[in-house]
Amino acid sequence: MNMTHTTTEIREAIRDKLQRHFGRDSETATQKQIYRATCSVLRDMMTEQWMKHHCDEPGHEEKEVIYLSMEFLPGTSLRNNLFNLNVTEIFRDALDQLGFDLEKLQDMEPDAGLGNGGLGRLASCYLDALATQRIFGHGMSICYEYGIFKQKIRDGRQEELPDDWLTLGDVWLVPKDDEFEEVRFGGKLEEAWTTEGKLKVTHKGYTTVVALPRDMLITGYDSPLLNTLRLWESTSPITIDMKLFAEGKYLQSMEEKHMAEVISKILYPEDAHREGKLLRMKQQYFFISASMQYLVKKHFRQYGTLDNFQDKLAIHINDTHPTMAIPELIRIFVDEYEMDWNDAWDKVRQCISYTNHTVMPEALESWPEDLFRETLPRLHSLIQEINRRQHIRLMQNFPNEESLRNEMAILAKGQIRMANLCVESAHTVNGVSGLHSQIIRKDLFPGFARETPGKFTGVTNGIAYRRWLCQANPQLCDLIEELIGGRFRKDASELEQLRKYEDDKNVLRRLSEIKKSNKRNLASYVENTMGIRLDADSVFDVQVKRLHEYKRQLLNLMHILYLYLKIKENPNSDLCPRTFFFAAKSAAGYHIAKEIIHLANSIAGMLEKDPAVRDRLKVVFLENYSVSLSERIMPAAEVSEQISLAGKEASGTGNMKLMINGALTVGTLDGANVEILRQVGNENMFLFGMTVEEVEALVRSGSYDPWNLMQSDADLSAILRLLSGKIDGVRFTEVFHSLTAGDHKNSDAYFILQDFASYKEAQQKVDQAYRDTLRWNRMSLHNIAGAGLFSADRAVLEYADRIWHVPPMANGGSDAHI
Ligand code: 26Q
Repeated sequence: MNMTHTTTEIREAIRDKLQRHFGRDSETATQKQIYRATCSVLRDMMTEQWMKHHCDEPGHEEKEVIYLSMEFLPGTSLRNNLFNLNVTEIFRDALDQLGFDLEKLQDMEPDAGLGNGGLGRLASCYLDALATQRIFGHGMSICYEYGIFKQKIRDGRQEELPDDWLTLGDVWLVPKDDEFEEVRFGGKLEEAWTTEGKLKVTHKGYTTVVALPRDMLITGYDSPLLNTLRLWESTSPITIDMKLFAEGKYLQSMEEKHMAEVISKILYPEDAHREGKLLRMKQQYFFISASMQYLVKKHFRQYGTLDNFQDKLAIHINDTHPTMAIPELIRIFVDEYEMDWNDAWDKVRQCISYTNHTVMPEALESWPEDLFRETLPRLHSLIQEINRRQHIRLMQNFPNEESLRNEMAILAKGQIRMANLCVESAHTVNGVSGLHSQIIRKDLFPGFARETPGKFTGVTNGIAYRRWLCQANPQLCDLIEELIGGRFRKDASELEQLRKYEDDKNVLRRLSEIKKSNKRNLASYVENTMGIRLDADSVFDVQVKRLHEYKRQLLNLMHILYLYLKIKENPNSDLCPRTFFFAAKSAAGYHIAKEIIHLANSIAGMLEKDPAVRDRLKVVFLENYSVSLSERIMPAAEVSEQISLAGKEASGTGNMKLMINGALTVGTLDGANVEILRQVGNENMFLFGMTVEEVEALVRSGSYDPWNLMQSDADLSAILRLLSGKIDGVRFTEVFHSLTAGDHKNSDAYFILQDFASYKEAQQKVDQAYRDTLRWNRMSLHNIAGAGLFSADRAVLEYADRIWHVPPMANGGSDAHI
């Protein structure tokens, strides 16, 4: 984008903000004040640019995408916005002249952590890509006052602390209080026939919650278009009223106020949980109802009709969490705009698309019908109607297949099954990797796939690679630019040109020097924050992701115990020194996951205390995994652990971030690892473990017996013996039993012991490959060259073309300057 601002202008604008907001000058201002003033100047520039496309209502007539998600994980924004708008150097110089350091300010920014992990980060990556591709696309979610908890490790255990990100993170939010919406909970329905013979439903006795928009502006790289992430904050319409107090109703009104305000208080920190909690239900309806009311109203204001609603909006549902958008739109159309059911239903189907992100049965959402009826009576009656019509159709299509019909039902066993509601109503159902898309068709929704096979599709996930490559790893980015020019910043497929340099020793040497320098940076972060000294010559092996049994952090830990035993047994055994990095948050109530975190820390302690081992084998558990921590880790990684049980990880996106930074994957044929394999070939990664088909066959046979397996394998026996005793003074009975409990058949649910031998072999190959520096760096470069496919730009263009049917901004917007 063309720059029309000068350093002097920016410097003076920052000065001006300091004076007006804080009554300070650059001599007396604190770091926080200068930080706020800087962001505020940038935000003003962004707002000005945003207004060119969004403010002059009735506005543009292009179709827009609305990306509904309970979670977004933007991380930090200052560096990203400066980068996208190409004003980093100008701001750096302006701050320099005022005596401040841009890097320091960037480090102060708290992460906006309004999500748990992959799904939330994907949503943010897609917003970045939408703006970059000049597609009108807005996110909508909740303005959680507290984001994902801050993780502290104390005595090896996870502790959760509140994340009050808004104290400094509010600089990016534009409050739009005049665009509030009212959301209704509870109450009763009254039905009456009108004189025209229509059934009119009236909702009475409800409680109102007010939704206030806080907009975060979203920049794209080298793009004139800014989009918005609209975050709704809940509040009560009740103001404290002394008259009510006198009437003795003060407490009652305070209670209602409290119930309203609690809705946007905190993000649920579970990322695979079915238990239907009332507060979560209220959160979902709160942000969905506010968003849908806003969209319909805005559309009607702009076009004076809803006839073309479905031509102007593509509404995307990020997993089932925003499914209530379906009945809520019908409610608005039918109850507020007096539309016929069939018209309303047709419109909704044409707007709504749905992406599934998980096949884990415990993560498939369902709500107890009673609770739902009581809290959202009108939505409940509309879902009953959708279910009734579905039932009629299923009786026609599958007259003799009762169990299939039951599987597909929306209402069953006193539950509302949100995934079935989604698949029934959406025009497209999407998986996040090739394998996952097949599993969705075959195992999750086979009945629907038989009825309407064309509804099912797949778009492999992508990442905002400019964040993880260009911003987080500037040295690598500079080298790439020197080799193939700067076009890869806009078009990641250009990275393929790096293949030309795979045999260029000079390039490979520089690649490894950059890696070394990034490793040193991470090592000094670890030394400064944890007081642990690392060897930057050891292999940096990384497993960073949510803690889940299916992701099998325990497999990695067991292999570390194996290496430990090997060194103890033979102090001369020839192993490349390795540092194993872990970072992972566990849901607060996920007991065994928390035990695994404790185990990782105890193993770290045990290795550290042993002089024969500590210089050869290290475990570092980095606390508080977050977007900004991952930006530190990815550039320094050499081995990427993607070791989930085949069939369980829908895609993974950390695998892509590590690959584009030159790490080599040790992985199963799961999720997007399959596509990684296709990009780089067998010889450039370390595959191991059962395939999905082998897992299925083993499950079907019912013959898996981990106890037997352990007894017949000397390595496994030794590891498990170690694990059954004390590690660094702590006994991990439950972890041990999860693998080999008395009832053999139910233990080791994720087949860790079954895949162990093959994992060990893959790790031996890693060790061998690392010794051949030239070969390793060639593989690394080959991986970087193949990582372009995993760009979020590519992913959103596929969505735009195949699912949302939206074109990029018509007039490339080249006239717009910032
Ligand atoms: C559900 C009900 C109640 C409370 C919480 C939840 C809940 C919240 C978050 C369920 C699931 C999630 C998040 C899931 C998630 O992050 N899935 C990941 O999505 C990535 C992006 O597609 C994939 O790459 C990962 O494979 C997938 O695990």
